[in-house]
Amino acid sequence: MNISKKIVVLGHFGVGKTSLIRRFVENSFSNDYRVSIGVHILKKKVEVSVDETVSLIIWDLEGTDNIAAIRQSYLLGTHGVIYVFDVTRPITFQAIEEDLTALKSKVRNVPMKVVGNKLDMVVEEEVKKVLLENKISFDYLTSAKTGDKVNDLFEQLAKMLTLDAKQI
Ligand SMILES: Nc1nc2c(ncn2[C@@H]2O[C@H](COP(=O)(O)OP(=O)(O)OP(=O)(O)O)[C@@H](O)[C@H]2O)c(=O)[nH]1
Ligand SMILES: [Mg+2]
Repeated sequence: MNISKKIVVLGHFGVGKTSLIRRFVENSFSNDYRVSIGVHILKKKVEVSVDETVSLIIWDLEGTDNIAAIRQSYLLGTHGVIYVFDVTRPITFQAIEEDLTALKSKVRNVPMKVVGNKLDMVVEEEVKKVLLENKISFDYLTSAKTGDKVNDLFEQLAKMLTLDAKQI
């Protein structure tokens, strides 16, 4: 069985959305920052079991400080969402609860992964402490630079999406 699933990757400016996708799709990374404008769509096949693959259609959205204002057309028909923040810049996760609430009202009932990126720039234990103190829950801490947890993130989401497909 080969199915296609749309995933939208979003979050504030410069948190590493494009870099995470590039790491996953091309296994590459660049220190250069090129601001994304609009949306860029990439595709990657993921093997979820021996005889099963999922084609992930990954929508790389431009950054925004106003999650509530994201165009509905970008979110339409999405099967999964990856919300990225930057562990080195508290401004990108201070209002995470409001952001996720706004997001959940725009895309209902789809799996969502919350990801703190740029883990290579910090001490993991210290960041975990700060996040815990601020009651911020996350699914993964990643580094697009080193590749830490990047495949796990996308592959786990892909698996969740195939399970969803079977239950329908
Ligand atoms: N050290 C480090 N730098 C990173 C990481 N991920 C991204 N960067 C850097 O952060 C900057 C922004 O990365 P992008 O991937 O363009 O961020 P983005 O979220 O797509 O940015 P917008 O599309 O403009 O919102 C670039 O200079 C990247 O090289 C990471 O995991 N570690
Ligand atoms: Mg980008």
